[in-house]
Amino acid sequence: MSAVEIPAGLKELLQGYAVEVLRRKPSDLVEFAVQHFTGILEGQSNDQKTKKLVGKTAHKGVAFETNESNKDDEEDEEEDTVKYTTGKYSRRVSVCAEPYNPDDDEDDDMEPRVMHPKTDVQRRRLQDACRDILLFKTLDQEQFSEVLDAMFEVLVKPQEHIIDQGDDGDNFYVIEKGVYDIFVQKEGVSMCVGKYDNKGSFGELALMYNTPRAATIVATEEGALWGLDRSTFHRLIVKNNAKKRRVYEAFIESVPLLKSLELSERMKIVDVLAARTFKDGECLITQGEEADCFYIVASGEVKIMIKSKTKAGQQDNAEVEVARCSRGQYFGELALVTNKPRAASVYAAGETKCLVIDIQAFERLLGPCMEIMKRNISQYEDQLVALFGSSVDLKH
Ligand code: 1OR
Ligand code: 1OR
Repeated sequence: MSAVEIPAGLKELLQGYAVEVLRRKPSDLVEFAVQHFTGILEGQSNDQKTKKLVGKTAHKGVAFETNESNKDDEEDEEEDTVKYTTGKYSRRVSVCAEPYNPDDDEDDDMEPRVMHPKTDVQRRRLQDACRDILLFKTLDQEQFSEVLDAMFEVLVKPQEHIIDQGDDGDNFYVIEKGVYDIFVQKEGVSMCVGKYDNKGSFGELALMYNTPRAATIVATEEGALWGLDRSTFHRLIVKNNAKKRRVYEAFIESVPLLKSLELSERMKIVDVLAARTFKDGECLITQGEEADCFYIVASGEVKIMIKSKTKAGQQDNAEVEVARCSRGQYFGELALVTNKPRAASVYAAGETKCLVIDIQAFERLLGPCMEIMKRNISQYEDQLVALFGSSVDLKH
């Protein structure tokens, strides 16, 4: 007969329970056992969480202060209040107690959930600001509401640096209000390469790829942002990206425009794109409007319509269909390349799914495809001349 090995700690655990039973004389031994062992489990989990937060603090330069006054409270609440201060912004955060698995330190799912309480008005403003954020489009409702819970308001002053190139990434930001210049340093010279005008988001790259900040972002006027901490971003957005890659990898490989890119560059496009579905007749782009994104048709078809001038030069309001784009084809590049308003309107012809990329990602990632796009733009110019008889230069 082989000896049965007694797991370490079992004796003490049972002895502790027995002593408590003798001391408190409960009427229901099973129910008392549940309470007793749950108490021990919670005690362990809180200890681990505190260790973990302090560990992260040292790692990322974020100083956490646990609220010691609650420590001995028998009626331990669902939430432990934790205050933390980052280098730039000080906030109060409440962190929900969640099971912690000490064997799985790297697993973001075990991170405590970050909650920043908001008024109804703040939450509505936040929801408006986040409505068109492409990175949030792949989240389901529960994940999206977790993101909203975790976001915190940041009010900024003119000339304030929100992000400095080369720093470690702490937060992702969604713009509620304000104009923000983008500076990139090349060979020691800082150049303004673009701006965000009262919409959009930034700060995702350092968090997605664990790289230093790739640009400096400076507020040009008073503004308001919503920040999302690195760990919530990682848990909800970065993890979704793995799924997105599986879903879109094969399709993106098949898009003719993107053939000249490296595989890793195509995957970066997948990381930042959002899929959007449009109903028959729905307008995706309106001629004359300012442009902020680029589209690739994933399924279905779109109609390109132009409101043109007549040969005599007066405005003719009737729209003429000039082209169609189907699976694998792109549109919406012209205004981004020329920095002009949209040259045509675009409507879904039947239910259509498009992959959408914002202007900054377009400029950052599609540079190598620029020659192909410019060549195709020259073809639009030829068509325009054939249709309307005037000489045009869409590129300038
Ligand atoms: P981040 O975490 O690296 C800086 O912090 C942020 O600036 C970055 O994430 C992007 O969200 C944003 N190149 C790199 N980052 C950019 C760029 C950009 N534009 C915005 N960001 N380029 C300009 C494209 C208009 C390419 C410059 C060569
Ligand atoms: P955008 O950003 O100007 C409308 O938004 C998009 O329609 C445009 O980019 C192109 O991607 C797409 N002329 C202008 N825009 C066109 C055309 C076009 N075709 C597709 N788009 N022509 C048709 C050429 C076959 C010339 C019109 C006479």
